[in-house]
Amino acid sequence: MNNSTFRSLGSILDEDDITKLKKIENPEVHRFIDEYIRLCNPEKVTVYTDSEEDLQKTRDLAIEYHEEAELKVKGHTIHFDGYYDQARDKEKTRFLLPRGEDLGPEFNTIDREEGTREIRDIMRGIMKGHHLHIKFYCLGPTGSPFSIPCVQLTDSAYVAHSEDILYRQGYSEFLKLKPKDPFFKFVHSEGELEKAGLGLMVSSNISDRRIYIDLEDELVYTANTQYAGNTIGLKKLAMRLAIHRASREGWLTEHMLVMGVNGAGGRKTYLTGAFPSMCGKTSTAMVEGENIVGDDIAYLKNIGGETRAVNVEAGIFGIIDGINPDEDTIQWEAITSPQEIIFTNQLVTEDGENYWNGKPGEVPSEGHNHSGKWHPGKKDREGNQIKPSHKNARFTFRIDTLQNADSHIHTPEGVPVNGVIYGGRDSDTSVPVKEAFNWEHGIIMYGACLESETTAATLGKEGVRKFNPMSNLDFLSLPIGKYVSNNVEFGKQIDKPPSIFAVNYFLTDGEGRFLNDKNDKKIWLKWMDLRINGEAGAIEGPTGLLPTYKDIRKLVKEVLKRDYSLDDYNRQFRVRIPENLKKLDRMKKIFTERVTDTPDTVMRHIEEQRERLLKAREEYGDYILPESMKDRE
Ligand code: SPV
Ligand code: MN
Repeated sequence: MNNSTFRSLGSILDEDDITKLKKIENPEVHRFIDEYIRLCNPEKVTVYTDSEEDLQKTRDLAIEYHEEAELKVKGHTIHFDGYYDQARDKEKTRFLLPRGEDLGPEFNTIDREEGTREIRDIMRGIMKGHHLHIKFYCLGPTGSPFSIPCVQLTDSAYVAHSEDILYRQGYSEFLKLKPKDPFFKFVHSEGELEKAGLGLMVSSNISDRRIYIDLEDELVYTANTQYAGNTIGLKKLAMRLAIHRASREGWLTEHMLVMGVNGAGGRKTYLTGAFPSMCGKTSTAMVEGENIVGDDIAYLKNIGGETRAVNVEAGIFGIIDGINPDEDTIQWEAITSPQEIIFTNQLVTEDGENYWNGKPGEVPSEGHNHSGKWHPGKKDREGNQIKPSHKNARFTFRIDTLQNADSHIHTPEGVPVNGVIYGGRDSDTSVPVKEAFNWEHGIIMYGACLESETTAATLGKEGVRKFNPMSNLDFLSLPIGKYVSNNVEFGKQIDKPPSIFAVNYFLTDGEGRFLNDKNDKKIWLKWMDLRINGEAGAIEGPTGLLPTYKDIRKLVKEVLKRDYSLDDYNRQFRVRIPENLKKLDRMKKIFTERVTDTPDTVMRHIEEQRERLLKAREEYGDYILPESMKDRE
């Protein structure tokens, strides 16, 4: 322990807070805190422990500092991000790259020395007049082989409050830390603030928004933004650090939900699922009748020859757009109940109710939202109509308050993984559900070759087909080929690797109408449970194993209590050979031109898939009804 560090901290921290820090016997914690207090120069600093009293202090400060306002329902608050600060800023999110290192062309990087200088210049004095909150958390359950301790410095009480809901408290983990143990570090400042709707304060200096990631120091800087995807250190910022660490240590960090599907006789089948943002990940994890462990980020480890997964988080930062009581029973129930919830970027009426696009009932005639005072027909600077809520508007609450939370949410060893799902937004190519022939086929053809049409979760145009391996492209911190190989290798070390499935909730009839209802995902999950437990057969198609009409009809009857016609089945499950071949052409090009370290196995699988598609076309034509392939050899 370095006494001069404490002397310098003593000028801004009170005795109690100094004592809290002294109890942590890891000098790097003290050095880090001291360094960024000096650099950012806050007016006031508070050190928080895991106590309920400290959690309450954070809630209160978020209101006192006008980062959140209370809504009508007890426990509900609203927070606004600035109008141009509504999503992850990919362009200004950069890796600090040490000289001589290369991540490949996909990555946004800046020379480490230059970037460090730039971000430190931006952060110098940035917390003037602000209150710095020092928070300790744990990624993964506490006291677990998955735990990663984290320290977050932020001058936003909203960010601190969000993290209190989204993560496990970790001060007690830091008390167990040995002097040389590593931990993740995050320093965030919202920068200068301006008044927005309801008098709430939003970041004003958006042109200096930066998110800089230092993999070597396991440190992330973020400045001049409030949007959670840019600021909540433990979410997508920690994910990049964890992907890097996992690669060195032989485990996986994935953009995945974790859930338990309830099967016959009380059995539970655990699945993880990777979906790009806004492609149904949260609604899958929260499907009625099944149990949620997590909805966004999972760590997977080989423990004693078995795949085990944990939810890295303890809360949900979910999309609110379109949530209604008929299609999203559980989410609706949760977000309309009196409990601690932070809502973001939706309309608040005079009587303190929040309204989001698609909420049942009339659209209010006025109110305040992320654009300030709002009325129907209001336009922004670019002439776009402003809807009551932003498409990426969200809610934040704790998972264990949900009626269908799994009993193993906080189990230190996690849950066994029996199946892995890859899903994307695909209007014309892939069937609603299929199963891979084996682990390697699934990882490569469903995971590594995942494409998705873009959404509003990141800044930029919507509806463009984008390559997004394992839904993780935005968060990768190692070359794509290496990341894919790590996934393939992981399965090879497991005695019985999980089955792999692909789903597509967004298939259309070619004229923009979806071929499936939101609730159909319930059926695909039940089918996976049957397949994993050897209770359903399958039809061998060229791109994977398909469900039979009989099995789906039975499940639809049991679960959705309705009929399922052969016509519907054929429309949904016909194998589209030309579209699949085009996809392979895109993949071949990407893995030849864009990815610079493509493993040979990827190209081999692409060619094998092409062979199967061509052979099937010869036999059955361009569009194949699955049942016609039933008796294939
Ligand atoms: C996502 O976009 O994948 C999210 C929200 O889960 S964010 O925090 O923006 O990453
Ligand atoms: Mn996500």
